[in-house]
Amino acid sequence: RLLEMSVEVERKFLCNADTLKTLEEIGASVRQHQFHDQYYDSPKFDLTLRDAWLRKRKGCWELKCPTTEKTSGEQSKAAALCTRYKEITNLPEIQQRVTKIMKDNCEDTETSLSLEGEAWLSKMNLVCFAEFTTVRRSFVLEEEGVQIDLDQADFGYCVGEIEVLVPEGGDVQSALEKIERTAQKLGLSGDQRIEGKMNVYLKRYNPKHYEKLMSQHIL
Ligand code: V4E
Repeated sequence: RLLEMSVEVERKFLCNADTLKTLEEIGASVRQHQFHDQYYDSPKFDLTLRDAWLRKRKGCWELKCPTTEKTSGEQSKAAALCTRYKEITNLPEIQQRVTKIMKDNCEDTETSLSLEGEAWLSKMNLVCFAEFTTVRRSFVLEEEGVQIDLDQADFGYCVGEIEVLVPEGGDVQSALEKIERTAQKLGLSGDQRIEGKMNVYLKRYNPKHYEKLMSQHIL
């Protein structure tokens, strides 16, 4: 159960030809793969307005939720540039959490976890609101546990990510430091948060959903 829940600490960055060159010089391209993501929410955006992101990738369900823990470096620049999300991959646990969020918003949602196949989606009134394919090149550096991904989404957006997976209750502060050191090695400048794929996707294809999330400071 513990292995199924970890915290993903991540910093996104703008990727250009120089970044790729630097990466090739200092790291090793481990692999390139492709995946198709389908994101689900209710028509009233109950999940995403709570910053909860339910998706299916390569046949597996994942739920990303905000973490509650605070670290001492909370105010640091490094922390401000990073996002932290709990990643849940156990389906019954995902269904429980989704049910809870929906219940908080609507009294008459019934918990029913013994549904066949994907019937739970319609039972919980969940529909696909975004789907896209990503080609991802992943690099690992000597620094233990740091992965760098260069993502090219099929709707024409490229973004880089430096990420560290921390087991629940693990050391988030040292993950932030690893990410900061990696950003320096890559020569990343600037102190602005870079838009993720979902930002760009929603802005373009579902501006109402995008505006709603922006107005609630979710994106
Ligand atoms: C958490 C989140 C979303 C879900 C997708 O997360 P993300 O890490 O951006 O996607 P991806 O494909 O890289 O997933 P991975 O393979 O690393 O698991 S969509 C929007 N959010 C919230 C969010 C935010 N508010 N700000 C930033 C910079 N990123 C994400």
